[in-house]
Amino acid sequence: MKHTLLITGFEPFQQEPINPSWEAVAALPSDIGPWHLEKLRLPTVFGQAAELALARAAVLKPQAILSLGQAGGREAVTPEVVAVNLQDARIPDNAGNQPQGEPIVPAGWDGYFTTLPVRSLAQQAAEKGFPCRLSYSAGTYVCNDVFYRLLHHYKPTETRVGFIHVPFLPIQAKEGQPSLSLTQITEVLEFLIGALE
Ligand code: PCA
Repeated sequence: MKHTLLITGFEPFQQEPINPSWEAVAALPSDIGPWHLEKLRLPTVFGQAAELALARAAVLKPQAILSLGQAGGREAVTPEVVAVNLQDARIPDNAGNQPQGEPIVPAGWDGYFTTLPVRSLAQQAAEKGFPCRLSYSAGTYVCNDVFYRLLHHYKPTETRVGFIHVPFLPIQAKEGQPSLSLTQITEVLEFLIGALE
Protein backbone atom coordinates (compact mmCIF):
# COMPACT_ATOMS: atom_id res chain seq x y z
CA MET A 1 0.00 0.00 0.00
CA LYS A 2 1.17 3.53 -0.81
CA HIS A 3 2.19 5.93 1.91
CA THR A 4 0.62 9.37 1.97
CA LEU A 5 2.76 12.46 1.61
CA LEU A 6 1.06 15.80 2.25
CA ILE A 7 3.03 18.23 0.12
CA THR A 8 2.47 21.98 0.27
CA GLY A 9 3.60 25.04 -1.69
CA PHE A 10 2.96 28.74 -1.10
CA GLU A 11 0.97 31.36 -2.99
CA PRO A 12 3.03 34.28 -4.39
CA PHE A 13 4.17 37.06 -2.04
CA GLN A 14 6.15 40.29 -2.22
CA GLN A 15 4.73 41.33 -5.61
CA GLU A 16 5.98 38.20 -7.34
CA PRO A 17 3.59 36.92 -10.05
CA ILE A 18 4.18 33.29 -9.12
CA ASN A 19 5.72 31.21 -6.37
CA PRO A 20 8.03 28.44 -7.65
CA SER A 21 7.20 26.31 -4.61
CA TRP A 22 3.56 25.96 -5.67
CA GLU A 23 4.45 25.73 -9.38
CA ALA A 24 6.71 22.79 -8.49
CA VAL A 25 4.12 21.05 -6.31
CA ALA A 26 1.49 21.43 -9.04
CA ALA A 27 3.89 20.02 -11.66
CA LEU A 28 4.82 16.89 -9.68
CA PRO A 29 3.14 13.57 -10.53
CA SER A 30 0.65 12.33 -7.93
CA ASP A 31 2.63 9.15 -7.30
CA ILE A 32 6.40 8.94 -6.76
CA GLY A 33 7.92 5.61 -5.71
CA PRO A 34 6.13 4.41 -2.57
CA TRP A 35 4.42 7.78 -2.04
CA HIS A 36 1.01 9.09 -2.98
CA LEU A 37 1.12 12.90 -2.97
CA GLU A 38 -1.71 15.03 -1.60
CA LYS A 39 -1.11 18.62 -2.71
CA LEU A 40 -2.09 21.78 -0.85
CA ARG A 41 -1.50 25.47 -1.62
CA LEU A 42 -0.90 27.62 1.44
CA PRO A 43 -1.46 31.35 1.98
CA THR A 44 1.69 33.32 2.77
CA VAL A 45 0.26 34.36 6.13
CA PHE A 46 1.74 33.76 9.59
CA GLY A 47 -0.24 31.20 11.58
CA GLN A 48 -2.95 30.70 8.94
CA ALA A 49 -0.70 28.69 6.63
CA ALA A 50 0.15 26.16 9.33
CA GLU A 51 -3.47 25.97 10.51
CA LEU A 52 -4.55 24.99 7.02
CA ALA A 53 -1.81 22.37 6.70
CA LEU A 54 -2.59 20.95 10.14
CA ALA A 55 -6.32 20.76 9.36
CA ARG A 56 -5.65 18.85 6.14
CA ALA A 57 -3.15 16.59 7.86
CA ALA A 58 -5.68 15.78 10.59
CA VAL A 59 -7.97 14.36 7.90
CA LEU A 60 -5.34 12.67 5.70
CA LYS A 61 -3.17 11.27 8.50
CA PRO A 62 -0.10 11.31 6.24
CA GLN A 63 3.08 9.38 7.02
CA ALA A 64 5.06 12.50 6.12
CA ILE A 65 4.50 16.21 5.48
CA LEU A 66 6.78 18.13 3.17
CA SER A 67 6.41 21.88 2.78
CA LEU A 68 8.11 23.86 0.05
CA GLY A 69 8.82 27.57 -0.12
CA GLN A 70 10.58 30.10 -2.32
CA ALA A 71 14.01 31.32 -1.31
CA GLY A 72 14.97 33.93 -3.90
CA GLY A 73 18.73 34.23 -4.31
CA ARG A 74 19.54 30.59 -3.61
CA GLU A 75 21.11 28.62 -6.43
CA ALA A 76 20.05 25.12 -5.37
CA VAL A 77 17.14 23.15 -3.94
CA THR A 78 17.79 23.29 -0.20
CA PRO A 79 16.28 20.87 2.34
CA GLU A 80 16.15 22.66 5.70
CA VAL A 81 17.74 21.18 8.83
CA VAL A 82 16.15 23.28 11.56
CA ALA A 83 13.12 25.44 12.44
CA VAL A 84 13.44 28.19 15.07
CA ASN A 85 10.83 29.60 17.45
CA LEU A 86 11.02 33.12 16.05
CA GLN A 87 8.89 35.38 13.88
CA ASP A 88 10.90 38.31 12.53
CA ALA A 89 9.41 39.67 9.33
CA ARG A 90 11.33 42.05 7.09
CA ILE A 91 8.19 42.60 4.99
CA PRO A 92 4.48 42.19 5.80
CA ASP A 93 2.86 38.86 4.96
CA ASN A 94 -0.08 38.66 2.53
CA ALA A 95 -2.50 39.68 5.32
CA GLY A 96 -0.38 42.66 6.40
CA ASN A 97 1.08 41.05 9.54
CA GLN A 98 4.69 41.92 10.32
CA PRO A 99 5.66 40.33 13.65
CA GLN A 100 9.11 41.27 14.84
CA GLY A 101 11.14 39.42 17.41
CA GLU A 102 8.19 37.35 18.67
CA PRO A 103 8.10 33.65 19.49
CA ILE A 104 5.88 31.42 17.33
CA VAL A 105 4.85 29.33 20.33
CA PRO A 106 5.41 31.18 23.62
CA ALA A 107 7.37 28.88 25.95
CA GLY A 108 7.92 26.45 23.05
CA TRP A 109 11.32 24.95 22.40
CA ASP A 110 13.83 27.32 20.80
CA GLY A 111 14.13 25.04 17.80
CA TYR A 112 13.28 21.68 16.27
CA PHE A 113 15.33 19.59 13.90
CA THR A 114 13.53 18.16 10.87
CA THR A 115 12.36 14.57 11.24
CA LEU A 116 13.21 13.69 7.61
CA PRO A 117 16.66 12.22 6.87
CA VAL A 118 17.73 15.34 4.96
CA ARG A 119 21.46 14.87 5.38
CA SER A 120 21.43 11.53 3.59
CA LEU A 121 18.85 12.67 1.00
CA ALA A 122 20.80 15.83 0.07
CA GLN A 123 24.02 13.84 -0.15
CA GLN A 124 22.46 11.23 -2.45
CA ALA A 125 21.05 13.99 -4.68
CA ALA A 126 24.36 15.87 -4.85
CA GLU A 127 26.17 12.63 -5.73
CA LYS A 128 23.82 12.22 -8.70
CA GLY A 129 24.75 15.74 -9.81
CA PHE A 130 21.47 17.42 -8.83
CA PRO A 131 21.65 21.06 -7.64
CA CYS A 132 20.86 20.24 -4.03
CA ARG A 133 22.50 21.15 -0.70
CA LEU A 134 21.45 21.39 2.92
CA SER A 135 20.40 24.70 4.48
CA TYR A 136 20.73 25.48 8.17
CA SER A 137 18.27 28.37 8.24
CA ALA A 138 14.71 28.48 6.97
CA GLY A 139 14.64 32.19 7.87
CA THR A 140 12.24 33.85 10.32
CA TYR A 141 9.31 34.50 7.98
CA VAL A 142 6.24 32.43 7.02
CA CYS A 143 8.17 29.37 5.80
CA ASN A 144 9.96 28.93 9.10
CA ASP A 145 6.62 29.59 10.86
CA VAL A 146 4.94 26.67 9.06
CA PHE A 147 7.97 24.40 9.52
CA TYR A 148 8.19 25.14 13.26
CA ARG A 149 4.44 24.73 13.90
CA LEU A 150 4.30 21.41 12.03
CA LEU A 151 7.28 20.07 13.94
CA HIS A 152 5.85 21.36 17.23
CA HIS A 153 2.65 19.42 16.51
CA TYR A 154 4.11 16.23 15.04
CA LYS A 155 7.47 15.85 16.78
CA PRO A 156 6.15 13.41 19.41
CA THR A 157 4.41 11.29 16.73
CA GLU A 158 5.47 9.03 13.88
CA THR A 159 4.49 11.60 11.25
CA ARG A 160 7.66 13.02 9.77
CA VAL A 161 8.02 16.68 8.82
CA GLY A 162 10.38 18.37 6.39
CA PHE A 163 10.82 21.67 4.60
CA ILE A 164 12.57 22.46 1.31
CA HIS A 165 13.34 25.91 -0.07
CA VAL A 166 13.54 26.26 -3.85
CA PRO A 167 15.21 29.02 -5.93
CA PHE A 168 13.55 31.57 -8.20
CA LEU A 169 12.37 30.47 -11.64
CA PRO A 170 14.20 32.20 -14.53
CA ILE A 171 11.28 34.62 -15.13
CA GLN A 172 11.63 35.93 -11.54
CA ALA A 173 15.40 36.30 -11.35
CA LYS A 174 16.75 39.80 -11.82
CA GLU A 175 20.14 40.29 -13.42
CA GLY A 176 22.85 38.34 -11.70
CA GLN A 177 20.40 36.38 -9.53
CA PRO A 178 20.52 32.58 -9.71
CA SER A 179 17.54 30.51 -10.79
CA LEU A 180 16.57 26.99 -11.80
CA SER A 181 14.00 25.95 -14.39
CA LEU A 182 10.78 24.33 -13.21
CA THR A 183 11.98 21.05 -14.73
CA GLN A 184 15.28 21.23 -12.84
CA ILE A 185 13.42 21.88 -9.57
CA THR A 186 10.88 19.10 -10.05
CA GLU A 187 13.60 16.61 -11.05
CA VAL A 188 15.40 17.21 -7.76
CA LEU A 189 12.15 16.95 -5.81
CA GLU A 190 11.16 13.71 -7.54
CA PHE A 191 14.55 12.26 -6.73
CA LEU A 192 14.36 13.31 -3.06
CA ILE A 193 10.81 12.01 -2.58
CA GLY A 194 11.63 8.76 -4.41
CA ALA A 195 14.64 8.25 -2.13
CA LEU A 196 12.58 8.80 1.02
CA GLU A 197 11.79 5.50 2.72
N1 PCA B 1 8.83 31.84 1.01
C1 PCA B 1 8.73 32.66 2.21
C2 PCA B 1 7.29 32.54 2.64
C3 PCA B 1 6.55 31.97 1.49
C4 PCA B 1 7.60 31.49 0.57
O1 PCA B 1 7.42 30.85 -0.46
C5 PCA B 1 9.75 32.27 3.29
O2 PCA B 1 10.84 31.80 2.94
O3 PCA B 1 9.49 32.46 4.46
